[in-house]
Amino acid sequence: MNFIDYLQEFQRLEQTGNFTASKIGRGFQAIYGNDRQVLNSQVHRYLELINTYKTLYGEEEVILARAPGRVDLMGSHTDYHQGYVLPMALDKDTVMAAGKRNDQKVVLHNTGTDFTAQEFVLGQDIPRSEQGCWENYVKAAAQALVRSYGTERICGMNAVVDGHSPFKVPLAAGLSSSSALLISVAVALTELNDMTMEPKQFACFCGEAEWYVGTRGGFMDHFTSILNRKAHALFLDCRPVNISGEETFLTEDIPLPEGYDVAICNTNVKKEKSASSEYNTRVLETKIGLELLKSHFPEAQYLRDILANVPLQKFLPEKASVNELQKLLNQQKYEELFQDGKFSYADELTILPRCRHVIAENARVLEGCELLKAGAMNAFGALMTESYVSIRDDFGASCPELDLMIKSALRFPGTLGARIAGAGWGGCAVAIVEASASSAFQTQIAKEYYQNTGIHAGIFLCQPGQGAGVLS
Ligand code: NG1
Repeated sequence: MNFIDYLQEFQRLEQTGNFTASKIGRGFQAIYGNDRQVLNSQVHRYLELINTYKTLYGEEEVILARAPGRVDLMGSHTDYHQGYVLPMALDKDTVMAAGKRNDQKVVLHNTGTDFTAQEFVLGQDIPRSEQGCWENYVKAAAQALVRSYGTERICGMNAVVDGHSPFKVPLAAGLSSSSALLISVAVALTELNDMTMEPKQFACFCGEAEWYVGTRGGFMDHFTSILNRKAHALFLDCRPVNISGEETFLTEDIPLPEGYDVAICNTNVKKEKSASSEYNTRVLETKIGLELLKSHFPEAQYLRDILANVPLQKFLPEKASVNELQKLLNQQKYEELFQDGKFSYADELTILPRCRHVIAENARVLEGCELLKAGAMNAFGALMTESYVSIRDDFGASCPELDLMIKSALRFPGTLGARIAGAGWGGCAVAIVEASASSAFQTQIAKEYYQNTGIHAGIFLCQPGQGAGVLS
């Protein structure tokens, strides 16, 4: 029996009242759990997607590929300093139905209303659409595969992406919906073309593929979406290591104790990450801090190499103007760091607090992993809140709406801790809440947030989801 038969069997049993969970593919339950209502909704979602595919393309042969979004429980702005992160995959995912074509065209539909149908031809240099267009993430995966395996090795595909809430990864909220789309495409194309990659290699591959869209992000999102195990968070050391001649990254699955929900609280204040000059300014400020520290710690390559007990105030200015920094840095470094000419001499950059955040956050990730393993959830929650204060005060990456949301969340009796998810300046907060109080949390926080801001929050509860793959 193939996967689609399983789905149909499930629906038939559901209708006749003879439901037995064991009749559903084990793979499906490994992803979506055993809750009958959840399974029923997911089966419905998949069957509808398959029907849409058949209506659009009229073919029988179809595969299903999925990839979850992610949220970071700890480890903000540590990845680009080769530090540590502790994210988890969401139980919301991007799902696509896809079928192989005989030519090299890729034809795309999306059931979400904001996404127009697209098509393009596979090649070594696939022209990029305008910035922000959804098909760029599809093109990104396709071009990377063509460049690695050769144009002749890869056939085109017909595909339809499920864009329905509440299952899909919320968009533009710092939950990696774009990476999830790219990964699901890469999963579909590799499956349709009989290719395999080892999961960590695949995560690095997808991370690099995303550079096509014009951002130069790290691999955290891709590792989480691909490697995460249900009911676990994923510890990732962002310093590459060489194992048997291949560059890779060390990871560890960290179980999340039962009895708690992860509440994702979307402020609905959108941040345009690719255009975010704040993000780039933080990268610059911390790189400057590192350069200044290097004269005292010559072996340090990234802020990750500076230990949390180093008295930073001895070595770093709190703030410095670009003019002052030119005197403090050697000329070549200065020119390298300021080459894009964005700042003028009088502009002031913040140095010490930015570095203090990154260094302390690295230590918090390591401590957080130990606390989770020990089941010390209250202490883990307190550490999340400490991380929030550091992101807000030292890193300057909050915004009034995030502060209001987190303040309400922390006042709520069942909350263990809360912090900003992703880069900051909008998007989502993430809180750990006792499961018995989590529905009340949703209602209460949404109400208070609306009273304070006039904006409707998007609050949902989730559990760590299972990494990307084909359903078969
Ligand atoms: P978000 O805002 O979740 O996309 C961004 C970066 C991460 C990391 C975080 C801050 C990209 C694609 N993502 O995440 O790599 O630096 O900010 O921890 O640039």
